[in-house]
Amino acid sequence: MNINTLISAKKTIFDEFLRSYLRDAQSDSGVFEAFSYSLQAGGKRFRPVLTMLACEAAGGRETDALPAGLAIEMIHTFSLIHDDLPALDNDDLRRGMPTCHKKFGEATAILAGDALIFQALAVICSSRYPAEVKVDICRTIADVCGTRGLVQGEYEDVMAEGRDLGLARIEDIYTRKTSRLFELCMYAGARVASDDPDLIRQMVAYGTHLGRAFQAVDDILDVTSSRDTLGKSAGKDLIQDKATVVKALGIDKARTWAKSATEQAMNALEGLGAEQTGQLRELAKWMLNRVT
Ligand code: GRG
Repeated sequence: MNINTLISAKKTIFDEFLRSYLRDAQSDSGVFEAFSYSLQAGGKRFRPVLTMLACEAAGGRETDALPAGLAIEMIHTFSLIHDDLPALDNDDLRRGMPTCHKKFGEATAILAGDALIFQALAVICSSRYPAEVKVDICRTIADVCGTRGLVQGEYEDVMAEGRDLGLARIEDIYTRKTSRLFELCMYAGARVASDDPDLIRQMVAYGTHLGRAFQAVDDILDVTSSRDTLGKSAGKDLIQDKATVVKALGIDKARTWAKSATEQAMNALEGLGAEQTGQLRELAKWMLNRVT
């Protein structure tokens, strides 16, 4: 199956799972309304798709990965809602729609983001995963989101504005703010299907490099694409003087940097069967050439 068709088929399966979750969880809470809005406001669903592919590569079925993929998409959406707030990136457009705080007000948006973290944990805990898998995934969520990952990455990203950082520091920020969630997708998808530590380690390493490449492409698109195409602000990294590989290297070398990170992602899968990892390899190549 062609990679575009494959991604789109998995996205459809995930979107239906999300809709069914929201139908079952329906509540008249304004916080529920706000986070449902942000969860359903579009988005590539790259992380749930990655989680499904990791699960299949580890010998599982794509549907087994859906609760894990949903929990990760919730955490991702929390990070976007909070990142868009006036105190952080102060954005008015996300996924082609008004940001959560523009639509519902700042207080509700803060609480919607907060709620998504706990909903994500609840999705894992109420899934049919065996108890030890639930514990492993919840522990990994906590690990990748705290000061080793997402929150620290956001902090360093904000603190780096207006400063000239070397490539190693930029790579470190990318790893925390972006790769950790990709590692989580690979970990959770694989863990649902397998407890082979070597396999899981290789999968997670793929996520590390893929996340760096993804962030570099994101930063290149910020310069080369438009608000209409991206469905979010463009050209802002320059205005905010963000620490990116584009700032450090220029566009052409940033593309080479992203290509090299993609190759490293594929190298991380070495030794695993071509049939087992073919889709992950195709996904990495597709990601490098994405336009949104
Ligand atoms: C803890 C508030 C907080 C945030 C931490 C830095 C950060 C994480 C969030 C800010 C947004 C940002 C630049 C994240 C880096 C990863 C990234 C490129 C996110 C956008 O992901 P896409 O393109 O978005 O997959 P869609 O909308 O398609 O899901």
